[in-house]
Amino acid sequence: MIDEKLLKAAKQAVIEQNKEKAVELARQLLSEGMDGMELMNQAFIPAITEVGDQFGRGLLFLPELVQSADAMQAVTDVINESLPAHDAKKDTGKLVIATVKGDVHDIGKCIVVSLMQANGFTVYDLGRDVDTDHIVEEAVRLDVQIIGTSALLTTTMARQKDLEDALKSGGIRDRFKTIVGGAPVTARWAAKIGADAYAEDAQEGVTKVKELLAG
Ligand code: B12
Repeated sequence: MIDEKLLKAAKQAVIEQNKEKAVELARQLLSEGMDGMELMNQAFIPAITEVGDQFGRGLLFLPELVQSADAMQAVTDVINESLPAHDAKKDTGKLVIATVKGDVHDIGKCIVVSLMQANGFTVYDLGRDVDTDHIVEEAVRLDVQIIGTSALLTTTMARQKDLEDALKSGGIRDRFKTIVGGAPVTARWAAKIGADAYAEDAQEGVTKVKELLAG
């Protein structure tokens, strides 16, 4: 039985920018047997989303957003450590993943990377604020099947289209499958720019990557 009170307190700790408390509660819930992704989805993602909403409505300001993001990053690290390590025997595919140029949001991308690794994929995490050209170069050099990009700003979503264009103009579009994600990104956007897949969250990302590799 998961302690609902603890779960609520964990969510509240991120909202209240209390990193130590958030980490402590995350550890406690994990040690009580809660699944890491469940904890993420039930407490911490709703917490940071609420913070983002309040920021968007001018109810709190950048320093507070930064503090909450710091707490979120810390609990993400704790949860990522709890996920099973990469299983080479299950190795089923190779991906590069990056947050696009001009965008420093990487909490979601790091969750995606961890869950992909836990599912046996080899993931090369290129980091955040990554040039389109660098993403293409690394995809070629590392000979991956899939390129995943994350964009959290409406302005940086355009870099996902740049990637499609760069692959086409390089004559290598057919060599890779592409998957896009990030809060403002939609299936419609993916279709519009010609990406091969869209995923709303990390779990769906794993499913989509499996489909892309199979097809
Ligand atoms: C945390 C945060 C920050 C942190 C980021 C810290 C970090 N290391 O990531 C900091 C404080 C640095 C920050 C900065 C800024 N931010 Co900010 N931020 C957020 C916030 C609150 C949460 C984002 C987050 O981590 N969510 C939790 C994760 C788990 O969710 P996620 O990223 O969506 O990822 C999930 C899925 O989308 C999916 N996914 C994501 N990527 C990928 C990739 C693939 C391949 C796949 C398959 C799936 C996938 O899976 C993930 C896990 O389930 C959002 C609000 C929001 N609701 O998104 C605003 C938000 C994105 N930020 C915003 C803004 C405006 C900014 C700033 C411009 C503020 C400023 N004035 O400086 C700067 C931009 C800096 C820059 N150039 O990038 C706006 C964007 C508005 C817009 N229309 O574009 C938002 C929406 C807040 C708001 N309501 O106004 N921010």
